[in-house]
Amino acid sequence: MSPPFSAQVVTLFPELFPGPLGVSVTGRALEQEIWRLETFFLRNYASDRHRTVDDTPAGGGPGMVMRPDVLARAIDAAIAAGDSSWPRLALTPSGRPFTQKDAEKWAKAGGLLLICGRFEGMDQRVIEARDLEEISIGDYVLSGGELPAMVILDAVVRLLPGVTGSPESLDEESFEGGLLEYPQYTRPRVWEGRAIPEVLLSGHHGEIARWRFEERKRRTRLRRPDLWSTYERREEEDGRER
Ligand code: 9D3
Repeated sequence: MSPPFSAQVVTLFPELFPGPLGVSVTGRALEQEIWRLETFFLRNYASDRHRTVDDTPAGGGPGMVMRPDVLARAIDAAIAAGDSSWPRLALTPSGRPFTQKDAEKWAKAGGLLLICGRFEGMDQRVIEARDLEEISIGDYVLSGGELPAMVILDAVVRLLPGVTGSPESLDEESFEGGLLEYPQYTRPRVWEGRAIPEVLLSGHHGEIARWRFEERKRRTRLRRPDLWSTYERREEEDGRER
């Protein structure tokens, strides 16, 4: 048995973990010791009587900033307990967007250190000094980095060997540069007056495949013009044999 994938999380709210990662696919994998989860409570690395973890922003402005010295002690404790080769992520709204490609890469890394931001953010010097990769999960404002850490761990853990009924291929899993999925139906055949599209009940596998392909293109064009542009460009290039 290979050593478990190790997830280390630096947070002000360790009680949030494992949270949703403790059930279903990821929860079973945790029980089976395919991966392990270790939290580092930031307040335990504070040095003063009040266990302060934040301070006012240099140059002024609203809110508070996470102190570099406290963060560094927590990060160093995690590195000492783990492996300095594991990727170190700072979850922040101004990071580079997380993608399925990242999940595929990090699933092969053996472990991951995730540092959850709170308040207005982290002192930039600790990000540089500990070589943290700044990552966001998308363009919306959350209250902190804990939910993003869970999103990333969910995406990574489900790719670990033995976790899910192994996908046909990682390529097939990712719709990057591709198309959205086709719509799904199951019984009953008619529900609230809505019938399953006739073609799906026809048994004509060629026609079914064609219909699904057209639906995938239609959806992608309407919902994801970004993916659609890439798809169209690739199609054109393929037509000219690159
Ligand atoms: C007024 C400037 N705000 C940035 C948009 C300040 C701010 C808001 C929310 C600073 C931190 C946060 C907390 N969010 C995260 O820590 C976070 C996050 C997010 O809010 N959206 C998407 N991905 C992420 S990763 C971490």
